[in-house]
Amino acid sequence: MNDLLQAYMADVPESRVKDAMLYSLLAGGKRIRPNLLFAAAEGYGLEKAEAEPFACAIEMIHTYSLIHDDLPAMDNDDLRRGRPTCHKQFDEATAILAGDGLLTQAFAAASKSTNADKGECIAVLAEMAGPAGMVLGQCLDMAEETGTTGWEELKTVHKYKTGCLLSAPLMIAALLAGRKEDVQEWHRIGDDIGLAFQIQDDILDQILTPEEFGKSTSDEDNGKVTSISLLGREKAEELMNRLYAESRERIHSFGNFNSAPLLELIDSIQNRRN
Ligand code: GRG
Repeated sequence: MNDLLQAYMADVPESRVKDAMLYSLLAGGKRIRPNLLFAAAEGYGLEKAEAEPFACAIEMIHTYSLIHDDLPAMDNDDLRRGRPTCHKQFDEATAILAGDGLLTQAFAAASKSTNADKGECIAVLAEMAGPAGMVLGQCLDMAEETGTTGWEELKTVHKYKTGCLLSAPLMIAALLAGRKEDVQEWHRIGDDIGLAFQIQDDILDQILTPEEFGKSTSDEDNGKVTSISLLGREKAEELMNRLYAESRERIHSFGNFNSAPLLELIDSIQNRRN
């Protein structure tokens, strides 16, 4: 994935902001979102190359969101993907620009697609990442931090903040394959995987050290409301397992779709330790 991402960064002129973009983009990460796109595209019988512009675009958007989320004005974290966060390694202004650069470069990458329906794919990407999607989730999350939050409100935060960027690759795979009728079901599946993923993050935050997790683990210390503080560990874990199981069943029931690569990926996500 690093070679591919570098290829989609090749036309960016050398600068401190490019160094910061590459620092965060190539730091690793689980590459879950591009892998969701590759697995769903394979399920539809598409060539991997058809999915590449959007796989890179989604990973760039995800990386920008992590850089901005770690800034002092947001979560103020020091560790990400096992390394100092972008603003710690560079400086705050450069980290803001690196996020801005990755967000815009993502759309440059997506525009390289030759698929007939790339316009609709780009619209989905903008909706899922922007102020009707992930950015809205971040905004709701910041507002919740100042007030009391219940489980329904927290689920809404996760739907937008986490679910949207996990739905986007699945929805885009359907569009690339000319299967518009599948898009809304993929959106719902992405939301459920997002909620399960977030509950899993809450559990890992509690049981792993920052070094093992590769990022700051701070929910409890920061007094953050989480699925565990609201539901209790046992119920949260039960819900996570149910959401993953139901998502598997729904993926399995798509017609004319080879679910095996995606189901394998979901198993590896459910078994992750970081
Ligand atoms: C700043 C607009 C804006 C949005 C920030 C991504 C995000 C939204 C916040 C980061 C904090 C957080 C808990 C987000 C929920 C999504 C999530 C668990 C992100 C981490 O994704 P992973 O585990 O990260 O896939 P890697 O590093 O493996 O790619």
